[in-house]
Amino acid sequence: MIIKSAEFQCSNTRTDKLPPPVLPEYAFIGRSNVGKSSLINMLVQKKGLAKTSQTPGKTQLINHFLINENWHLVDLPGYGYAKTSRSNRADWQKFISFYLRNRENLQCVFVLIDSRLEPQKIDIEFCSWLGENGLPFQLIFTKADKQSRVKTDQAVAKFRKALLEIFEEVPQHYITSSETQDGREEILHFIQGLNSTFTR
Ligand SMILES: Nc1nc2c(ncn2[C@@H]2O[C@H](COP(=O)(O)OP(=O)(O)OP(=O)(O)O)[C@@H](O)[C@H]2O)c(=O)[nH]1
Ligand SMILES: [Mg+2]
Repeated sequence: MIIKSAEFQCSNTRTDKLPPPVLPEYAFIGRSNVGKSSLINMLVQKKGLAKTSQTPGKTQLINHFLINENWHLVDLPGYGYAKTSRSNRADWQKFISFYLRNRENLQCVFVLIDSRLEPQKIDIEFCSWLGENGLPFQLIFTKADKQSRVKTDQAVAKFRKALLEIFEEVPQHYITSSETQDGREEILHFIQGLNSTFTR
């Protein structure tokens, strides 16, 4: 897919202010600092479109980006940020879980996993929650440029194995780097396929 345009559309703290659910939409979610915002910028090749930071907890709102004037990418705040207060965490859960469960135009959730880490309980639990709620998702292993391909493949295999303990089948996965643009074509191709079957 060729990206002709990518524009910031809106930021929301409230799910009742979201754009009308008339375009196919894809959400990026995962632990704080895993690289959600960087990945969005890489996919649309527009540095600085989604705000990134070395400090976890940068993205705090539901951010909608309009791509090619006919679909949405959504950047979400990260989970599992240790410095966040308990009440903040509870707010995150309420707000994000409401968004994910009720957004009728949401075609797929991309769950981002840091390819350098052992399977993290919080990621497995989040995937499990998506499964329980019947939400389709795909896995994206990030920051692959930071280590050898062999190590990344091992991390992917371990994560898939952990998921197979709770799922009969494990969804498709992508290995990505926002630095080298690895995984870009594959993700855009997948999105294009779903866009073409979207009906309001
Ligand atoms: N080397 C490398 N660094 C990356 C990659 N993706 C993200 N980073 C770095 O990781 C840090 C966090 O990236 P963000 O994109 O802001 O992460 P996020 O998941 O949006 O974080 P929150 O909004 O805080 O939840 C930044 O310093 C990025 O430059 C990658 O593929 N390779
Ligand atoms: Mg972010």
